[in-house]
Amino acid sequence: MTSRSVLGLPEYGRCAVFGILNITPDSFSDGGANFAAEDAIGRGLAAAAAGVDVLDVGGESTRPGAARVSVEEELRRVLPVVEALAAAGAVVSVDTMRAEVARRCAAAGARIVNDVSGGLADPEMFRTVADLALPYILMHWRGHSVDMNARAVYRDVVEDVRLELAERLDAAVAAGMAPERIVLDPGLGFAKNAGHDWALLRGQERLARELGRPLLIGHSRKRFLGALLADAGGTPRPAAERDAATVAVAAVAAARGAWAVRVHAGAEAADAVRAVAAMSPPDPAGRPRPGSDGDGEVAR
Ligand code: PMM
Repeated sequence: MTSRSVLGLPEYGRCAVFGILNITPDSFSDGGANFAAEDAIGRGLAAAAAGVDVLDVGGESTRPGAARVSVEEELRRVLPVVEALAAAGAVVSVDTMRAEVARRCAAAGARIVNDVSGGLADPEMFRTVADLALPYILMHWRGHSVDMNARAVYRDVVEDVRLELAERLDAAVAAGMAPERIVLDPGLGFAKNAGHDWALLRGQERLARELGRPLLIGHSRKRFLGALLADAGGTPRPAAERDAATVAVAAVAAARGAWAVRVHAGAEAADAVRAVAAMSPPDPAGRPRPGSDGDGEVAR
């Protein structure tokens, strides 16, 4: 059964929006614009004020080919931002593959752990998150960014990703995590080519139904959108000019029941998911109707 509730988080009554706050000098899509902590905090607060539900703070770039940063550097980047945003009352997620970073950020006020490696990069991750009893985003992953494109080989991408996510979900539960706290993510762009990404988006409802857990979709500004919007000479559309397509995909993913989307253009996606909720039929499972969860009036 498709579920939209995650233990430890509010019932949003619609698709939630994760706003991306990458504190990296080399992130592929925002060019390190958030590198200074103060700037990231300001952007995070503005995103929350614009209706973004969760601020996803990350200190390690995962763009294709990226090298890893040290745990010390990752902590130096993310901790002050997590602390300030949590203190200001925002719901903060930490985007990390490291158990140590997850633990330190939880102590600083993070309420969600977002692990693009699905627990594969750090053998301590599942046990740590089980101890912290925090919601956890478990993404489909086949290896570090430095050589992940070579792993983009599938027999049937939707079925293969479903099986690999189901295995990781079982492993997380075996390590003591409550399944009710786990959100799954097909990992668009991670060991996937554009055809794989589109196939996974088309398979979203099947993945959610067969895996039985809510899905987060992380498509924002990714390469498959750049390729779709390439110019006549075949040059991909630059990352910062992919937001209209990003918001369109977010709206369709929301209409198909995504639990959350993770985007750079948070304010635009926040508006889009509210519009989608307002035009969607009432939920037979009894989710609150749009506008009844503090969103303000539906007809603005
Ligand atoms: N993509 C990126 C980083 N973190 N987290 C989740 N759960 N899902 C994703 O698809 C995802 C992620 C890479 O994109 P970015 O550099 O724009 O943050």
